[in-house]
Amino acid sequence: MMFKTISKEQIENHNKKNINNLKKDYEFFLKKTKGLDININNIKKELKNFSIALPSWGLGTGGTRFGKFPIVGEPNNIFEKIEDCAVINDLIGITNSISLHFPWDDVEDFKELKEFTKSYGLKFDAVNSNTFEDFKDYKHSFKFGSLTHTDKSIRDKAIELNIDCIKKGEKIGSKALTVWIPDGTNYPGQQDFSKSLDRYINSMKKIYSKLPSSWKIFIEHKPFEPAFYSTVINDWGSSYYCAKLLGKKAFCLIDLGHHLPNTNIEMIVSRLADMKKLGGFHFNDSKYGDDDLDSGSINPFALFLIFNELTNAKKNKKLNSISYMIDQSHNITDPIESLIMSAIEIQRAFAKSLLINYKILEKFQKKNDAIFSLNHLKNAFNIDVTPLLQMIRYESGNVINPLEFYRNFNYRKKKSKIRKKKFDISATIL
Ligand code: PSV
Ligand code: MN
Repeated sequence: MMFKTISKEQIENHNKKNINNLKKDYEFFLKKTKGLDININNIKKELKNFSIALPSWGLGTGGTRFGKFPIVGEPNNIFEKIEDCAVINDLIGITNSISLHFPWDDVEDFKELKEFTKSYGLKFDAVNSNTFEDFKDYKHSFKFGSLTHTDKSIRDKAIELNIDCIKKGEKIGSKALTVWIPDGTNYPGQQDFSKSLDRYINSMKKIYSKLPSSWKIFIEHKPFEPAFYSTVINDWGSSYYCAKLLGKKAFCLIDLGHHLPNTNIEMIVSRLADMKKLGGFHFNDSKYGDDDLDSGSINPFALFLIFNELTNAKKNKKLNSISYMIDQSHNITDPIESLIMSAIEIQRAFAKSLLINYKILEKFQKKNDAIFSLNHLKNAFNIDVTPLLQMIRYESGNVINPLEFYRNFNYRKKKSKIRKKKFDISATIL
């Protein structure tokens, strides 16, 4: 672990103040879980190996089409965003990688970026391509689509941008490309559904052919927005179909917000795991649609049910290695606080799923005992794993109470003295 912004001593001082309480809470947690027939050391090991990538685009304050409210000390570029990621990881220890988005995160010198990131003990996860905006130097517009556009020269531009992402990713040690396209329509009849899917597959084949052998490509589906009548890769079925056609390096990525309300996402997880095509996640939460709310803030039980499927699939040896990433927009909070809380909520859901005894659950399922099956899941879900997560942080040299530490650390205030101000008015500090 490398501590650059927060010193080891500061962490130790915080932990000294909190360890006695934690020991009591942890004892209680052990007592509560005694009868569960679980191996706590194995669970700790699994949790210590678990990591979630931070989205570079989630580090600045987000906004909606109605506006944006900046905070002081916000990062202005990818280097400053990486400093912020390091603060998060120093505190919680489960977010040692960053997912970049191009061309948003373009730099002149990728070697410098890689070294800089490494010096903070961080690395890069999947890179993401942006074909949902036009940039100044573009001669072609993505207004009516990118990889599926009717005009070949525009498709070629989108293909080129994705291949460019792979090249940049290679320079920084990334091993995957996530492709999400905004392509779709706003009017019935605007596009031939079948032909646009064909165009997508042909474009993706060209990108796939440039994928290094150790790389994966993730297909991210989304049923609406910015296209509101239809999208080309609208659901997991289309995503699976394309991943299957492309080949063994292609997988499906589930962004939790990319489903119609009340979709049973955990079931999609199970299906894709069975089909060996589950590649990764973009975690967030939502109430209505793709709201990009903080992970676990709306429906922690649904998040737990997703991890229940993952843990069960892993036990049954049906799971490939999965890329866990966060993709959410922090419009009214300090993104660092949101990301700390979100990563812990994801880890919490995972930890609770590790408390499920699948042999017992199976017995209830075989007897068609609906209530005791649910009760078994609920028992795991209702156990407070906070002391377990705190103990893991403590043992790994991270912080027992990260949000409290961060508030007292006055990071934004410190940074506001060094970082260029983006706005003069209405910039707040929490
Ligand atoms: C699209 O809504 C998305 O979920 C994709 O992952 C994009 O890369 C990201 O959000 C951009 O904000
Ligand atoms: Mn996403």
